[in-house]
Amino acid sequence: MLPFTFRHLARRAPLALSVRRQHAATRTLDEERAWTGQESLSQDDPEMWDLLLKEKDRQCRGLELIASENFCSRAALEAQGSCLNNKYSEGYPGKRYYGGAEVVDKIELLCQKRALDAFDLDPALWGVNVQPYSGSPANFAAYTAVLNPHDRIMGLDLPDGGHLTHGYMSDVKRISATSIYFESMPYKLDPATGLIDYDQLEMTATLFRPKLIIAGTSAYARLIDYARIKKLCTQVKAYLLADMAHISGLVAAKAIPSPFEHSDMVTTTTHKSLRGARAGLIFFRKGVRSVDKKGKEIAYDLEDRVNFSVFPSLQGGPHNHAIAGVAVALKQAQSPMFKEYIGQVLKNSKAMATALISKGYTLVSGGTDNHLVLVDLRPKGIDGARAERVLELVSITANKNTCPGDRSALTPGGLRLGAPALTSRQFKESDFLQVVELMDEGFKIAMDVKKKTGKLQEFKDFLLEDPETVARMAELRRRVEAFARPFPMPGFHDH
Ligand code: DSN
Repeated sequence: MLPFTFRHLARRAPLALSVRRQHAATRTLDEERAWTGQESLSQDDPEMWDLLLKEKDRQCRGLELIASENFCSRAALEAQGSCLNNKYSEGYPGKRYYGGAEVVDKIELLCQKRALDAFDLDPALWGVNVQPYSGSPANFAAYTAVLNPHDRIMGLDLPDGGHLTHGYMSDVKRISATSIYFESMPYKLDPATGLIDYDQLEMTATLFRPKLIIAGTSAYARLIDYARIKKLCTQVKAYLLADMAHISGLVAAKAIPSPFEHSDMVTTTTHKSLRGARAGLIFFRKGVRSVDKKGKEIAYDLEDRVNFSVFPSLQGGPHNHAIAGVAVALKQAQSPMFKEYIGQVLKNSKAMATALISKGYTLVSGGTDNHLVLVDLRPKGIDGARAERVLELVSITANKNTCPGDRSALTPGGLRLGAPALTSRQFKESDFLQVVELMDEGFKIAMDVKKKTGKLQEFKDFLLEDPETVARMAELRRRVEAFARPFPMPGFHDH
């Protein structure tokens, strides 16, 4: 005999069919498709479709130099834009608060395995939570896992290349929740070298005695000395959290030193140099943390703390579609092709740095060891905001950034330029030389207009109103777009 539910359904099925036939008779085919949710985006919402096509076109005809951006693969985007969007699964694999999670359990476990494999981590010594929605929530969850309100943290200051979530507060206001809920003390760059001032960090940490030190950057072109920060953490009994969001692709490809050897926790986004769907990850150590004076081993307790912090403390249902997109990218990140890609990112970044220096530009720290360069435009008499705006109008996208000593975040002296996105479009070193030529022309427009204008708004208005400048920019933009468009673009061909 059929179970009750099956009998119940079997009895109702003919009725459901006849209801559908009845409705279909009164609806057009398009209405019927829309009603059943099977209409394509272009048919269902032409206004949104048009905007999507415009954004795709912008990405294809422009030169994307924002250091944190990349072009995700079609495969990862397909996973992200899938039926996985529909599933709630609060909890963790095997321990969910919703039924129907047998497939998403497998997806989450696969993503965890690939995350550990991509960074060569032994599952006996490391675990990973793949549920954070992105980098900022991942960081806050990692902090919440090990800190109580008002515990002390130290991170690289935002104006010196740190990230907002590393504890940023201004002179007058606590800005990031990290500084609202925890007591934050920044460390800085040495303004003379543009490198992290480790001596100052050690001196301040010895006095401040933080419970957590963050080793991570958002606009820093050099490598981090994790061993030195770990030594300090051991001395002051602090956790070391490495935020490798910008460089996780470089770490996965083993192109730069890994933070894992020295860290207690490692956080990352998945869509920057790692080139995946947008999300965040928290890696945490397992096994022995320390041995006490009597020789007794003290185990890490981070697994439960991190998992509890992500859910239920801070997040609800995991974004299963994002987790699947990340898993696809983590498989790609283990391929020889990805290693080759990252090798090219580093060559392109160096080529860009060398070309800028040869044109007389100043780079913070004098060069690069990673995927980005930070140009200090102050010696050229302009700032990052003016340069960013001119470049934007000629289809080159970059972002203004503070340099050591800058006071204003709105008109900072620097411009941050990254190689990952254009390298995904198969740009080589010679192409980056061309990119620098085009950028240099943009900077010269900014310098000329700066001499004729006052405040930033006047500068911006002049760019749009002065006929000679408008024509000069239109001509440069035409050349930028003619150069950029033929390069291949990952993802879907039309959107
Ligand atoms: N917004 C990212 C960046 O540009 O570095 C970090 O979250």
